[in-house]
Amino acid sequence: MHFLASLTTLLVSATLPATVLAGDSATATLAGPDGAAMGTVTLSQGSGGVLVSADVTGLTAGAHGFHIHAIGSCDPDFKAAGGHYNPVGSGHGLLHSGGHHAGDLPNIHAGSGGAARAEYFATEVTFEDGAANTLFDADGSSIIIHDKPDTYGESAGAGSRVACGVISRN
Ligand SMILES: [Cu+2]
Repeated sequence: MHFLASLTTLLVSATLPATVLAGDSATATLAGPDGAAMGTVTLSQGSGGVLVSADVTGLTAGAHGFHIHAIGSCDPDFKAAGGHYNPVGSGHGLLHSGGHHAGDLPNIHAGSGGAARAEYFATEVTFEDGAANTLFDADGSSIIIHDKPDTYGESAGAGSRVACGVISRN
């Protein structure tokens, strides 16, 4: 009896790490290079990935590259966010044979008023502390929106960084 009870405990702890609770959430508050508020991205841990929900203002009309970048910093400028989050060292591009980075997400599209909403389910990142693909590694991670659309090819081609927000646990 005691052996079975211990085994059950072990199995439960192996499948449900205490550091990940579905429903855990995080927020990236977006700002432009001039510091102007540009909306919010909410991230929620699901059982098989992270739901990324973006509510953005102040964009130019059209499509914009939308990525998770490798470093949780927007200071002193948006280059501080580093490149795309790419914990397994793959190539770039959602439609490229050598791609894609874990942080590559589809473009976000703004209307003529500059507002945009999008939801993504990012299956290659996690909130789990200590995991190779965690959003909360030693240097954190961030959301970057670019001036131009990502080409989804070997080169992102998405141009300058027009919005940045550090991903912070709620
Ligand atoms: Cu990017």
